[in-house]
Amino acid sequence: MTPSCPAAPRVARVELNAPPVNSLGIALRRHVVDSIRAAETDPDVVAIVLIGSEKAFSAGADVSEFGTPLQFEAPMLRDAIATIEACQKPVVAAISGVALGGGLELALGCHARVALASARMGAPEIQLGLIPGSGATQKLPRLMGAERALAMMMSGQPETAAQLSASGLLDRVVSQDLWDTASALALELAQQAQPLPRARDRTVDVAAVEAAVEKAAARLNKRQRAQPAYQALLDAVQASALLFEAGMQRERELFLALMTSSEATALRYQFRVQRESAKLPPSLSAQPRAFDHVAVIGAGTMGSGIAIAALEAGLQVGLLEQSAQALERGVARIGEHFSSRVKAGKLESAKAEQLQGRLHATLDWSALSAANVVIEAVFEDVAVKQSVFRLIDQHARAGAVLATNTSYLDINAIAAVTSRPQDVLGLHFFSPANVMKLLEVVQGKDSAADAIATAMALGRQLKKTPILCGNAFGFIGNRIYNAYRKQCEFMLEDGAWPEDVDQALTDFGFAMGPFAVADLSGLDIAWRMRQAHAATRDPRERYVHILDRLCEMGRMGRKTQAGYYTYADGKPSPTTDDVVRGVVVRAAAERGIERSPLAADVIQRRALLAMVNEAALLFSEGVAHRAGDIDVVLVNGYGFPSWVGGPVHWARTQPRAGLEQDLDRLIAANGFGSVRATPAMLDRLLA
Ligand code: T1G
Repeated sequence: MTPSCPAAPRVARVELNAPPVNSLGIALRRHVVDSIRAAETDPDVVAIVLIGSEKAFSAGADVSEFGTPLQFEAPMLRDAIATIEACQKPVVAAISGVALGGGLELALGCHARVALASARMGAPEIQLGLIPGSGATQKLPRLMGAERALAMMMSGQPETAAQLSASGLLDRVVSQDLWDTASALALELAQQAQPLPRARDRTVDVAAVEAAVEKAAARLNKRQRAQPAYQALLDAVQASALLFEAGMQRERELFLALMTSSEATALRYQFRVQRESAKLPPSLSAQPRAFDHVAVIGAGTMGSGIAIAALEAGLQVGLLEQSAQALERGVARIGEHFSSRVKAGKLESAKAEQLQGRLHATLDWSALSAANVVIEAVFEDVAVKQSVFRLIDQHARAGAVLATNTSYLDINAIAAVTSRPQDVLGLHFFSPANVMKLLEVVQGKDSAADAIATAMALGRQLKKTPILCGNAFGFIGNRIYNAYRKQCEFMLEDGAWPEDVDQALTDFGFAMGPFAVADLSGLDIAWRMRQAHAATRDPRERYVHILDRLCEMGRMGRKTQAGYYTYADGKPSPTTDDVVRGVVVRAAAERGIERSPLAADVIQRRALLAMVNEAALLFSEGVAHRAGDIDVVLVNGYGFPSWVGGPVHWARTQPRAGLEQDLDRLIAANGFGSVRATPAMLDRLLA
């Protein structure tokens, strides 16, 4: 007999390879199960490493399978995880990029987890109106403790492996050599006595589970209570105190009940339309122009917010002002932002310095020539903006994209004063510009396709949701918001108090009611705009004078401690005072209206119908390219509840005949000048 040389123990490499993000559709689930089984029966293999791509270990369940039979086609994710857990050879997850939702659960099924420090892990299911459905609600409390586990699943936000290194979730966190570390650990486990370690076998601290669930239940806010997934998550984590299989069963039931809920359907729709909105229609497909340097003109609140967003996106930023004082104030505001981030532990001070090192504050117009994108953020007045654009035209380099940050103005009127209208477009940022996700990209009549593509690319780089809009008064968002706000004002004359309207709409899920919003942004802004339009307003139109009267009394909102509400220490009074009520009652009397109280559901429906009507009108005019874009705007910029999907999605859930009837009634009551969207327009919007 010739002595046989034993083969070196081999670690099988099972790759997840379903670009772009290894979502766990049926094909990838089959691949995992088949590869694990093959490795388990391969006599040369002693251990297995499951590894993804640089971008993603796995982004979780394939959302595009939801609602189709494929989602439930075997092997389901649970089966794949059970295959790993039953495997006689150790399976180690090697995590780079993201491990989200079902991707995290796949890793939790492995016997150990190794991650690159930069990898991001989390349970985003709650943002889809769901809870984790393949074991995370049971295993995370066992690994991390219930409190930390709940925090992760309630927020839905990913955390980096570096942040999670001491949480109990990960066995090793490395800055490089992911494969080597994972395969070494797999070999180590193969040499240890069985049974292999598994998250499911860990004991659970029952008292800690109960305490964490109780604490989290007490902290649920109004928006969370409105969405059934939050309570379901608490129930599932509560069930982790049971035997493992019983807890898994409970998780399953809760998950399946949520899957068909209206909230999850709406949130899935938002997931889809948000991603669609990033894509330009074929008529505008063009390569973006290269950009690395943005010049912002105007260092006020808006301009500095835009500058912060651009600095945080790693761009060079020029900041231009007319006076040294205004420039200094802007620079100070930007500095304060970064130092507060550092103080809060959200940014390292070296990084903050590096980012701010790219800020070039100047009073010199010739500095504009360094920028590939110029964003004007001066006073909202067309003549002022035109004079700024004449100067931009003189100083900006050829081919630079020239953007005006405006909420209402006509882009064409601004482009017309330049020698290069093809480079001009609108960028409507929302305040605070470094926080708010929404960005309306406004296409003027001459805007070139590649200028638009550049603006969309810039929006994405700024981590915003850029939405392409046509050049019409108020674009998408403010046009709909105006119709909504106007309807809410009509309701005051008809019989509601401001707090009734605000309460009904926050109960519906809006982040704030329209009158609280008006107080916050300052009534004088709306007042000025109304004065500017007074000359062209038809006297037969229904026009509510309440806001004007309040402004005449010096009640400008929060900044004067009084508007619709009064304010003490920044907190609004729970109800409006007699002064406001007197103004409301007089306004109704002048119009000959006998006020009578409005029920919350009536208020909600009137507000929603006003939005839907305006959405159908603007969609028919081509102001929005897709109906879904309207919902992305309202949810991301105006506090519309994401779990209702948006006004268009809402309208699709309503019986059509009732919708038409109520619209007839609404528009009739609005009176002269109010335009009703035709049934054909609604057909197109709701298709
Ligand atoms: N399923 C299907 N497609 C997905 C996907 C997913 N989970 N995630 C991303 N995509 C597509 C996306 O539509 C886009 O496609 C492309 O990938 C790039 O995405 C059982 C119930 C991973 C951080 O919620 O957070 O697991 O438009 O443009 O900015 O408990 O996508 O190119 O055709 O967003 O680099 C939980 C959601 C599912 C993850 C990448 N998972 N995704 O961001 O690119 S529920 C999520 C993300 C679940 C289990 C359950 C991000 C990303 P296209 P992108 P990105």
